[in-house]
Amino acid sequence: MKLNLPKIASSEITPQAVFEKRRELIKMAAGGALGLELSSWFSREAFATNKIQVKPNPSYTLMEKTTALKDVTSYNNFYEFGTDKADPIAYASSLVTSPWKVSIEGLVGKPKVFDIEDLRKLVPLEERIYRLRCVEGWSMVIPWVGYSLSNLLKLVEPLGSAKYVEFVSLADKKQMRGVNSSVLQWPYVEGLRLDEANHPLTLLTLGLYGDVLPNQNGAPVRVVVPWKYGFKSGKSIVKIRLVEKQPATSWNISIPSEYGFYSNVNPEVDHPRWSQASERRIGDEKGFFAPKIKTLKFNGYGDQVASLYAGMDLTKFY
Ligand SMILES: Nc1nc2c(c(=O)[nH]1)N[C@H]1C(S)=C(S)[C@@H](COP(=O)(O)O)O[C@H]1N2
Ligand SMILES: [Mo]
Repeated sequence: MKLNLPKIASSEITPQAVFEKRRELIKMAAGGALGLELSSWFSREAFATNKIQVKPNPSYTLMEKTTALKDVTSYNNFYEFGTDKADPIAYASSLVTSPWKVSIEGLVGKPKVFDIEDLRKLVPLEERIYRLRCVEGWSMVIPWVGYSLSNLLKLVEPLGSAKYVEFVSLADKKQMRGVNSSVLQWPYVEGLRLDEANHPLTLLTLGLYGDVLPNQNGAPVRVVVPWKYGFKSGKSIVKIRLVEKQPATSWNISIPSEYGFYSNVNPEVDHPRWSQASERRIGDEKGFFAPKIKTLKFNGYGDQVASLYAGMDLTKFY
Protein backbone atom coordinates (compact mmCIF):
# COMPACT_ATOMS: atom_id res chain seq x y z
CA MET A 1 0.00 0.00 0.00
CA LYS A 2 1.31 3.40 -0.93
CA LEU A 3 1.50 6.11 1.67
CA ASN A 4 -0.55 9.14 0.96
CA LEU A 5 2.00 11.74 1.96
CA PRO A 6 2.12 15.36 0.84
CA LYS A 7 4.42 16.07 -2.06
CA ILE A 8 6.25 18.98 -0.47
CA ALA A 9 8.99 17.88 1.85
CA SER A 10 8.96 19.65 5.18
CA SER A 11 12.54 20.65 4.47
CA GLU A 12 11.23 22.87 1.67
CA ILE A 13 9.37 24.99 4.16
CA THR A 14 12.27 27.04 5.46
CA PRO A 15 12.32 27.11 9.25
CA GLN A 16 12.82 30.88 9.33
CA ALA A 17 9.74 31.49 7.20
CA VAL A 18 7.79 29.15 9.39
CA PHE A 19 8.89 30.89 12.59
CA GLU A 20 7.95 34.27 11.14
CA LYS A 21 4.51 33.00 10.25
CA ARG A 22 4.02 31.31 13.60
CA ARG A 23 5.09 34.48 15.37
CA GLU A 24 2.57 36.45 13.32
CA LEU A 25 -0.04 33.86 14.04
CA ILE A 26 0.48 34.05 17.78
CA LYS A 27 0.28 37.84 17.67
CA MET A 28 -2.95 37.65 15.74
CA ALA A 29 -4.39 35.16 18.17
CA ALA A 30 -3.40 37.41 21.06
CA GLY A 31 -5.13 40.31 19.36
CA GLY A 32 -8.16 38.21 18.60
CA ALA A 33 -7.71 38.67 14.85
CA LEU A 34 -7.88 35.03 13.91
CA GLY A 35 -9.77 33.69 10.96
CA LEU A 36 -9.56 34.10 7.23
CA GLU A 37 -6.09 35.52 6.86
CA LEU A 38 -4.62 32.79 8.96
CA SER A 39 -6.30 29.82 7.34
CA SER A 40 -5.60 31.16 3.88
CA TRP A 41 -1.90 31.42 4.62
CA PHE A 42 -1.75 27.84 5.76
CA SER A 43 -3.67 26.44 2.85
CA ARG A 44 -1.88 28.50 0.20
CA GLU A 45 1.70 28.22 1.31
CA ALA A 46 2.54 25.63 3.88
CA PHE A 47 0.04 22.94 3.05
CA ALA A 48 -0.68 23.49 -0.61
CA THR A 49 -1.05 19.75 -1.11
CA ASN A 50 -3.31 19.15 1.88
CA LYS A 51 -5.56 16.15 1.78
CA ILE A 52 -7.24 17.31 4.97
CA GLN A 53 -8.79 20.66 5.83
CA VAL A 54 -6.89 21.85 8.88
CA LYS A 55 -6.74 25.08 10.76
CA PRO A 56 -3.65 25.81 12.83
CA ASN A 57 -4.49 26.33 16.46
CA PRO A 58 -2.23 29.19 17.60
CA SER A 59 -2.65 28.22 21.24
CA TYR A 60 -0.85 24.99 20.45
CA THR A 61 2.15 25.93 18.37
CA LEU A 62 5.87 26.08 19.13
CA MET A 63 8.74 28.34 18.08
CA GLU A 64 10.83 25.30 17.33
CA LYS A 65 11.92 23.74 14.08
CA THR A 66 9.60 20.91 13.13
CA THR A 67 11.19 17.50 12.57
CA ALA A 68 11.42 16.65 8.87
CA LEU A 69 8.59 14.47 7.58
CA LYS A 70 11.06 11.81 6.50
CA ASP A 71 12.35 11.49 10.06
CA VAL A 72 8.85 11.53 11.58
CA THR A 73 7.88 8.64 9.31
CA SER A 74 11.06 6.53 9.30
CA TYR A 75 12.28 6.52 12.92
CA ASN A 76 9.40 4.99 14.84
CA ASN A 77 8.42 2.88 17.80
CA PHE A 78 5.51 0.62 16.91
CA TYR A 79 6.29 -2.79 18.37
CA GLU A 80 3.34 -4.41 16.60
CA PHE A 81 5.59 -4.24 13.53
CA GLY A 82 8.91 -5.05 15.21
CA THR A 83 11.22 -3.50 17.77
CA ASP A 84 13.67 -1.80 15.40
CA LYS A 85 13.15 1.90 14.60
CA ALA A 86 13.15 0.98 10.91
CA ASP A 87 10.60 -1.85 11.21
CA PRO A 88 7.41 0.27 11.20
CA ILE A 89 8.16 1.98 7.88
CA ALA A 90 9.25 -1.37 6.42
CA TYR A 91 6.28 -3.45 7.57
CA ALA A 92 3.32 -1.24 8.52
CA SER A 93 2.03 -1.14 4.94
CA SER A 94 0.25 -4.44 5.74
CA LEU A 95 -2.09 -2.61 8.12
CA VAL A 96 -5.58 -2.14 6.66
CA THR A 97 -6.92 1.17 7.96
CA SER A 98 -10.23 1.30 6.10
CA PRO A 99 -12.79 0.31 7.13
CA TRP A 100 -11.91 1.10 10.75
CA LYS A 101 -14.11 1.39 13.78
CA VAL A 102 -13.46 2.69 17.28
CA SER A 103 -15.69 1.46 20.07
CA ILE A 104 -16.19 3.74 23.07
CA GLU A 105 -17.55 1.74 25.95
CA GLY A 106 -17.45 1.00 29.65
CA LEU A 107 -18.78 3.44 32.23
CA VAL A 108 -20.61 5.73 29.81
CA GLY A 109 -24.26 6.63 29.35
CA LYS A 110 -24.14 6.33 25.57
CA PRO A 111 -21.62 3.76 24.33
CA LYS A 112 -21.04 4.06 20.61
CA VAL A 113 -19.02 2.58 17.78
CA PHE A 114 -17.62 5.27 15.50
CA ASP A 115 -16.52 4.84 11.91
CA ILE A 116 -13.20 6.50 11.22
CA GLU A 117 -14.92 8.80 8.71
CA ASP A 118 -17.24 10.03 11.45
CA LEU A 119 -14.31 10.71 13.76
CA ARG A 120 -12.70 12.82 11.01
CA LYS A 121 -15.87 14.93 10.81
CA LEU A 122 -16.80 15.17 14.48
CA VAL A 123 -15.42 18.69 14.96
CA PRO A 124 -13.14 20.84 12.75
CA LEU A 125 -9.63 19.42 12.51
CA GLU A 126 -6.81 21.51 13.92
CA GLU A 127 -3.10 21.53 13.35
CA ARG A 128 -1.12 21.45 16.59
CA ILE A 129 2.65 21.45 16.84
CA TYR A 130 3.72 19.36 19.82
CA ARG A 131 6.99 18.07 21.21
CA LEU A 132 7.14 14.28 21.43
CA ARG A 133 9.65 12.98 23.97
CA CYS A 134 10.42 9.26 23.94
CA VAL A 135 11.45 7.66 27.22
CA GLU A 136 14.55 6.44 25.35
CA GLY A 137 15.97 9.98 25.28
CA TRP A 138 15.12 11.32 21.84
CA SER A 139 12.51 13.82 20.76
CA MET A 140 10.75 15.29 17.74
CA VAL A 141 8.54 18.29 17.01
CA ILE A 142 5.51 17.20 15.02
CA PRO A 143 2.64 19.09 13.38
CA TRP A 144 -0.28 16.79 14.24
CA VAL A 145 -3.82 16.96 12.91
CA GLY A 146 -6.73 16.27 15.22
CA TYR A 147 -8.79 17.72 18.04
CA SER A 148 -9.07 17.52 21.81
CA LEU A 149 -10.14 14.03 22.87
CA SER A 150 -12.62 15.67 25.28
CA ASN A 151 -14.86 16.44 22.27
CA LEU A 152 -15.34 12.73 21.77
CA LEU A 153 -15.56 11.71 25.42
CA LYS A 154 -18.36 14.12 26.20
CA LEU A 155 -20.51 12.63 23.42
CA VAL A 156 -20.64 9.25 25.16
CA GLU A 157 -21.53 10.85 28.51
CA PRO A 158 -19.08 9.39 31.05
CA LEU A 159 -20.75 8.22 34.28
CA GLY A 160 -19.71 9.64 37.63
CA SER A 161 -18.02 6.33 38.45
CA ALA A 162 -15.63 6.64 35.45
CA LYS A 163 -12.20 7.68 36.75
CA TYR A 164 -9.79 6.36 34.11
CA VAL A 165 -9.67 5.86 30.36
CA GLU A 166 -8.11 2.83 28.71
CA PHE A 167 -6.87 2.95 25.10
CA VAL A 168 -6.62 -0.35 23.27
CA SER A 169 -4.63 -0.69 20.05
CA LEU A 170 -5.35 -3.20 17.30
CA ALA A 171 -3.52 -6.52 17.72
CA ASP A 172 -3.92 -8.64 14.60
CA LYS A 173 -1.20 -11.16 13.84
CA LYS A 174 -2.25 -11.28 10.21
CA GLN A 175 -1.59 -7.59 9.67
CA MET A 176 1.03 -6.96 12.33
CA ARG A 177 4.02 -9.25 12.20
CA GLY A 178 5.38 -8.06 15.56
CA VAL A 179 2.31 -9.33 17.42
CA ASN A 180 3.74 -12.84 17.00
CA SER A 181 6.52 -11.84 19.37
CA SER A 182 6.10 -11.84 23.15
CA VAL A 183 8.11 -8.64 23.66
CA LEU A 184 4.95 -7.01 25.08
CA GLN A 185 1.54 -8.23 26.17
CA TRP A 186 -0.94 -7.64 23.34
CA PRO A 187 -3.02 -5.73 22.64
CA TYR A 188 -0.98 -2.63 23.45
CA VAL A 189 -2.94 -0.90 26.19
CA GLU A 190 -2.37 2.55 27.60
CA GLY A 191 -4.35 4.62 30.03
CA LEU A 192 -4.93 8.04 31.50
CA ARG A 193 -6.81 9.43 34.44
CA LEU A 194 -10.11 10.86 33.17
CA ASP A 195 -9.03 14.44 33.95
CA GLU A 196 -5.81 13.89 31.96
CA ALA A 197 -7.81 12.47 29.06
CA ASN A 198 -10.13 15.47 29.18
CA HIS A 199 -7.28 17.99 29.30
CA PRO A 200 -7.47 20.13 26.13
CA LEU A 201 -3.86 19.23 25.22
CA THR A 202 -4.75 15.53 24.88
CA LEU A 203 -5.18 15.09 21.17
CA LEU A 204 -7.27 12.57 19.29
CA THR A 205 -4.89 12.41 16.36
CA LEU A 206 -5.94 11.70 12.80
CA GLY A 207 -3.04 13.05 10.79
CA LEU A 208 0.30 14.81 10.59
CA TYR A 209 1.89 17.30 8.24
CA GLY A 210 -1.51 18.13 6.75
CA ASP A 211 -2.39 14.60 5.71
CA VAL A 212 -3.86 11.42 7.18
CA LEU A 213 -1.59 9.48 9.55
CA PRO A 214 0.99 7.29 7.86
CA ASN A 215 0.55 3.68 9.03
CA GLN A 216 3.83 3.69 10.95
CA ASN A 217 2.64 6.66 13.02
CA GLY A 218 -0.51 4.91 14.19
CA ALA A 219 -3.08 5.14 11.39
CA PRO A 220 -5.88 5.77 11.21
CA VAL A 221 -6.29 7.16 14.73
CA ARG A 222 -4.07 7.47 17.78
CA VAL A 223 -3.77 9.50 20.93
CA VAL A 224 -1.05 12.09 21.59
CA VAL A 225 -0.39 13.22 25.17
CA PRO A 226 2.44 15.73 24.78
CA TRP A 227 3.49 16.14 28.43
CA LYS A 228 4.05 12.40 28.87
CA TYR A 229 6.64 10.03 27.47
CA GLY A 230 5.76 8.86 23.97
CA PHE A 231 4.70 5.36 24.99
CA LYS A 232 1.59 6.79 26.70
CA SER A 233 0.31 7.77 23.23
CA GLY A 234 -1.19 4.55 21.86
CA LYS A 235 -1.38 4.01 18.11
CA SER A 236 -4.03 2.49 15.84
CA ILE A 237 -6.72 2.60 18.52
CA VAL A 238 -9.78 0.33 18.23
CA LYS A 239 -11.27 0.68 21.69
CA ILE A 240 -11.59 3.38 24.32
CA ARG A 241 -12.93 2.15 27.63
CA LEU A 242 -13.97 4.27 30.61
CA VAL A 243 -13.27 2.43 33.83
CA GLU A 244 -13.28 2.92 37.58
CA LYS A 245 -9.83 1.56 38.45
CA GLN A 246 -6.41 2.46 37.11
CA PRO A 247 -5.99 0.23 34.05
CA ALA A 248 -3.15 -2.24 33.64
CA THR A 249 -0.99 -0.86 30.83
CA SER A 250 1.39 -2.79 28.56
CA TRP A 251 4.70 -1.20 29.54
CA ASN A 252 3.80 -1.06 33.20
CA ILE A 253 2.92 -4.78 33.15
CA SER A 254 6.17 -5.70 31.42
CA ILE A 255 8.61 -3.60 33.52
CA PRO A 256 6.80 -1.80 36.37
CA SER A 257 9.98 -0.48 37.99
CA GLU A 258 10.88 1.41 34.79
CA TYR A 259 7.53 2.45 33.33
CA GLY A 260 4.95 3.87 35.69
CA PHE A 261 1.33 4.65 34.98
CA TYR A 262 1.86 8.43 34.97
CA SER A 263 5.09 8.72 33.00
CA ASN A 264 5.04 12.48 32.90
CA VAL A 265 8.20 13.79 31.24
CA ASN A 266 10.40 14.67 34.20
CA PRO A 267 14.12 15.52 34.00
CA GLU A 268 14.29 15.25 37.80
CA VAL A 269 13.29 11.59 37.89
CA ASP A 270 15.74 9.35 36.10
CA HIS A 271 14.85 6.08 34.45
CA PRO A 272 16.49 3.31 36.53
CA ARG A 273 18.96 2.65 33.71
CA TRP A 274 19.62 6.15 32.35
CA SER A 275 19.24 9.86 33.01
CA GLN A 276 16.17 11.71 31.76
CA ALA A 277 17.76 15.15 32.15
CA SER A 278 18.45 15.70 28.46
CA GLU A 279 17.37 14.54 25.03
CA ARG A 280 18.54 14.35 21.44
CA ARG A 281 16.39 16.04 18.80
CA ILE A 282 16.00 13.67 15.88
CA GLY A 283 17.08 15.08 12.53
CA ASP A 284 19.54 17.63 13.83
CA GLU A 285 22.30 18.16 11.31
CA LYS A 286 24.92 16.46 13.42
CA GLY A 287 22.78 13.36 13.74
CA PHE A 288 23.65 11.05 16.54
CA PHE A 289 26.37 13.40 17.74
CA ALA A 290 24.09 16.41 18.02
CA PRO A 291 24.52 18.08 21.38
CA LYS A 292 21.84 17.04 23.81
CA ILE A 293 19.27 19.61 24.83
CA LYS A 294 17.77 19.93 28.29
CA THR A 295 14.55 18.08 28.88
CA LEU A 296 11.81 20.29 30.26
CA LYS A 297 9.56 19.22 33.11
CA PHE A 298 6.23 18.03 31.71
CA ASN A 299 7.98 18.32 28.34
CA GLY A 300 7.52 22.11 28.57
CA TYR A 301 3.76 21.95 29.19
CA GLY A 302 3.97 22.55 32.94
CA ASP A 303 2.01 25.80 32.91
CA GLN A 304 -0.92 23.90 31.50
CA VAL A 305 -0.74 20.55 33.27
CA ALA A 306 1.21 20.85 36.55
CA SER A 307 -2.02 21.54 38.46
CA LEU A 308 -3.27 18.05 37.55
CA TYR A 309 -0.61 16.67 39.89
CA ALA A 310 -0.79 19.17 42.74
CA GLY A 311 0.25 17.52 45.98
CA MET A 312 1.46 14.33 44.31
CA ASP A 313 4.98 13.02 44.83
CA LEU A 314 6.16 12.63 41.24
CA THR A 315 9.07 10.42 42.26
CA LYS A 316 6.52 7.98 43.62
CA PHE A 317 3.95 8.45 40.87
CA TYR A 318 6.49 8.26 38.02
N1 LIG B 1 0.26 0.58 19.73
C1 LIG B 1 1.47 1.14 19.99
N2 LIG B 1 1.50 2.46 20.29
C2 LIG B 1 2.70 3.06 20.54
C3 LIG B 1 3.91 2.31 20.53
C4 LIG B 1 3.83 0.92 20.21
O1 LIG B 1 4.83 0.18 20.17
N3 LIG B 1 2.59 0.39 19.94
N4 LIG B 1 5.10 2.95 20.82
C5 LIG B 1 5.02 4.19 21.61
C6 LIG B 1 6.29 4.90 21.73
S1 LIG B 1 7.47 4.20 22.73
C7 LIG B 1 6.49 6.13 21.16
S2 LIG B 1 7.90 7.02 21.47
C8 LIG B 1 5.51 6.70 20.20
C9 LIG B 1 6.18 7.00 18.87
O2 LIG B 1 5.31 7.63 17.99
P1 LIG B 1 5.83 8.01 16.53
O3 LIG B 1 6.44 6.78 15.93
O4 LIG B 1 4.62 8.48 15.77
O5 LIG B 1 6.85 9.09 16.70
O6 LIG B 1 4.42 5.82 19.96
C10 LIG B 1 3.93 5.13 21.11
N5 LIG B 1 2.72 4.40 20.79
MO1 LIG C 1 8.96 5.86 23.21
